Amino acid sequence: MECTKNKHVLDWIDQMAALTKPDSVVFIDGSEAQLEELRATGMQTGEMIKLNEEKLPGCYLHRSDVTDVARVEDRTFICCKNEKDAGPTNNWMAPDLMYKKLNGLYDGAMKGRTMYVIPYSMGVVGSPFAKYGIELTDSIYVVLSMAIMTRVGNTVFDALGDSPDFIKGLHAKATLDPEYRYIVHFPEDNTIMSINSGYGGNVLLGKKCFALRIASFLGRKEMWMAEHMLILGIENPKGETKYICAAFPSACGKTNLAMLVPPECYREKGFKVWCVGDDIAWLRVGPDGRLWAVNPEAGFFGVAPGTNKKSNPNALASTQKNTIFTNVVLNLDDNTVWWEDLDKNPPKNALNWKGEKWDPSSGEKGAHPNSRFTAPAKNCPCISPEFESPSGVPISAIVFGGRRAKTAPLVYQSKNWRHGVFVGSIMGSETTAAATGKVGVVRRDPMAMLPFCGYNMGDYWQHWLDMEERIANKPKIFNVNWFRTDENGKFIWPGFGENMRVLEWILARCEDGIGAKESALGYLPNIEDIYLEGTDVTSEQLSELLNIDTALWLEEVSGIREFYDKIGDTLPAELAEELKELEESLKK
Ligand code: OXD
Ligand code: MN
Repeated sequence: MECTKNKHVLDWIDQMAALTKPDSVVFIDGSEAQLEELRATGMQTGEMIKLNEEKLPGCYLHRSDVTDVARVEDRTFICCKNEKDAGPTNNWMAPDLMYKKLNGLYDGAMKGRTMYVIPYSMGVVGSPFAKYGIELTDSIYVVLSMAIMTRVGNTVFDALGDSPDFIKGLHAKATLDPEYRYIVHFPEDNTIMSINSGYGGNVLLGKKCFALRIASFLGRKEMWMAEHMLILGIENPKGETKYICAAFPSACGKTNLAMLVPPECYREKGFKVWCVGDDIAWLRVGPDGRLWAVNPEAGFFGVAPGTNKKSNPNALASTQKNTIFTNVVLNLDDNTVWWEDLDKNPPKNALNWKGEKWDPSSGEKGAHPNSRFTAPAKNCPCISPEFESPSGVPISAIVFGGRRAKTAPLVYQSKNWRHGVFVGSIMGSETTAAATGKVGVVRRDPMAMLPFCGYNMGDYWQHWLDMEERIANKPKIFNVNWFRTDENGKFIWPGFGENMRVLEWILARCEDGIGAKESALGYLPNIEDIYLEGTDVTSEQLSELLNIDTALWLEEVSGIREFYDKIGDTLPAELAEELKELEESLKK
């Protein structure tokens, strides 16, 4: 049954149904009864496997096709009229050509299937931050996952009214042929089209496609920011909470930092950490001149392997009910799930992520390294009381970071906003054995947005620079690196909950309470200002962690220059100047 009279919505659905030719069209109303019916249908079709109701109530396992287990950056396109507006870091094709190609692929793609219409909101429905989307899909997995990751149902149509202001998303599984897999954004048409994939990052269109690629484009037009950032709150013993946003490339522990458990000595004093979001932040200037952030999502789409009681007890607790697991191990004895590093007891009687009989002693991994959990944010024990706040939370600090064995110090503060934008633009991370390709190679990933910026990277940096004069009370900008190693290749800093010690220094700097040392990179902590009691880290080791190796940094400057050259003439002059200044002060 249609749940809206909005002509723009209905006309578009008619056109897409005429193109894809589904047997029927079903509107998702957001009711638990309808979702429960879909879970039952998904179990019949084999899309969803019900897990042990006592141990994992409301939880399901889903397996994606073996050729379809990750985001496909080489098949992700930004199709705006001018190629230059997509920039050198995005794939581009002229919109008319791409529409023609895609229309051919979508023609009849839903024959024999049901088209589900999912009205969804990124942000709290009706709040000033909220933006609405409609995803048309022929996948029950997508419907059930969108119902966890976003706010879905009739309330969205009510809030949208007659407006044409919604993001159109069309997803069809089609044949899942990787040769014809496309994830395409038309930012000038508010449109996303995804075909031949069933993997979350490619098909849950509210997430990377809308909340980052399309939203970053809208943010530039409307003077706000969509960023690949976690948001966390730190409550001090006086009960005051300050908020931090942080951007890290993948495999740098973003979800872990977002749900950090402070060391015991901090907990005893009364410190608490609250998670507002683990992946995406939308930032706007508030009436008080501060930058306010919301997490536009309603759930976590987290990497399962490595998540355990020690590394991230809050994430693990979030997955214990109403969660969809993808591509993990199925324990046939008790119908529960397992993944590498969950614990030391892999199930003996089990199926691997492909659904094949699996022997843990074979040396083969049981769960796919990119296997995921899709869990409601409200399950998280440390979810912030402000999670649903329509105006978001005020941000004191923005933190950038990456995985660097030798160059970046444990923490430093940028000199000012402009220099902070430079620090974000030069972000890089060393590749790990977990990814294909050479290990230890630096991959530039400015603001962790390389795969997610919906327009020209140089223009995106300019937008960051332009925000300066709009934010009267600017957050301070920092860089952190938890991954410095000693001469034996061992991590020097303990990481995880101990990162609280660095966050404490960051907040102390924001309140301008403590001094710092000037350096070529920016402000470094005085050794005595990072609280080390209760760790094995010595002050000599802390000095090593804060040391700047000039020769390595001069090499870094050449790497950055190469990357800046690739960006070309949209590179803001201010950033070229900052690079020159860095080089000069290193040479001094
Ligand atoms: C994610 C990603 O899934 O960054 O969040 O790839
Ligand atoms: Mn992400």
